[in-house]
Amino acid sequence: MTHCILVGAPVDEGQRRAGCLMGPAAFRVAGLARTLAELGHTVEDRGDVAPTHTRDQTCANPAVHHLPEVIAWTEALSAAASAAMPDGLPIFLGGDHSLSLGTVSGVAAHAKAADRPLFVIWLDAHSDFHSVRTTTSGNLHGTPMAYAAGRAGFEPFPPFPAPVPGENICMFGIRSVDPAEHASLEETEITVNDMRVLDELGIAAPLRAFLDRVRAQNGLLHVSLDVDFLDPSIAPAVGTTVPGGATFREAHLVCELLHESRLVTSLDLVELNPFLDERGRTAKLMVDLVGSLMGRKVFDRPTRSF
Ligand code: NNH
Ligand code: MN
Ligand code: MN
Ligand code: MN
Repeated sequence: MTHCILVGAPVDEGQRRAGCLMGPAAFRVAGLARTLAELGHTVEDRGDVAPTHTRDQTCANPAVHHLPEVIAWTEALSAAASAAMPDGLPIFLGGDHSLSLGTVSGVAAHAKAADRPLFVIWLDAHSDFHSVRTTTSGNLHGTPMAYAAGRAGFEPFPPFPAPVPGENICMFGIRSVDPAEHASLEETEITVNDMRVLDELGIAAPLRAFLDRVRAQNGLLHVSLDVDFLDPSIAPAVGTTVPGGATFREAHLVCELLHESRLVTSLDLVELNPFLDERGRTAKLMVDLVGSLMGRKVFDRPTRSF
């Protein structure tokens, strides 16, 4: 039994397709709390975070938009995340992926205080490894992984509390990486399991290898699930669809393995744009995936003792 803490993060300013701000409501309507309760967990909904103030902030990159708003979200969500961590397993309901600038900050601050290493699993079509300087779209949802890894180029933002070492970061589902992100990633030890790796090896072996490392170091594990990790044919409600994503079963298998590992300590659900959904099917799929991540299965079978 886990105490699950729902934290709404209706962030829309990290990209240009309005609608992600409806995400938290859609997750609630799709039955997230009920799903968790049916699995035997306790659920506390802390409502939606709201940033209190924005300060004038500028940067040298003219493409960047909504910088003051995204910084204000980062500060508010970082505080909400570090406050939730000692109380249970926070599930952050996005909101576009720029919310992870804040959630991973707060989780990293908590990990530092607890003197435990933080690990991050990034389930996404994109590597989100731009800095404020390198982004050409100017959409700050393309930056949070680089911020958490302590990369340069985030001067307007608060300094990241305890940068996550590259060896502690593992990406899955990657199939769209911009040239500047590619160059920057090559300087790191981050494991980039792009779709080619999943095609050849499947998702279980690389995931288990990473989870073994988290366990060996008694780490905290933050999982960031971007809707576009999934193939657009099963998850249409996202502004940045990229063909060739994870299948229904690959996605559930990831979540089932994450559950069996018992290692996950915080979770982001990001980029759901309910305005683009088809009768709530993407929201419901995301809720079902959380169900798998939190213990729903057809049969108990001794697959592999973690
Ligand atoms: N790399 C592109 C950019 O920075 C796309 C990022 N879009 C996402 N990331 N949806 O997950 O604009
Ligand atoms: Mn605006
Ligand atoms: Mn993303
Ligand atoms: Mn993405």
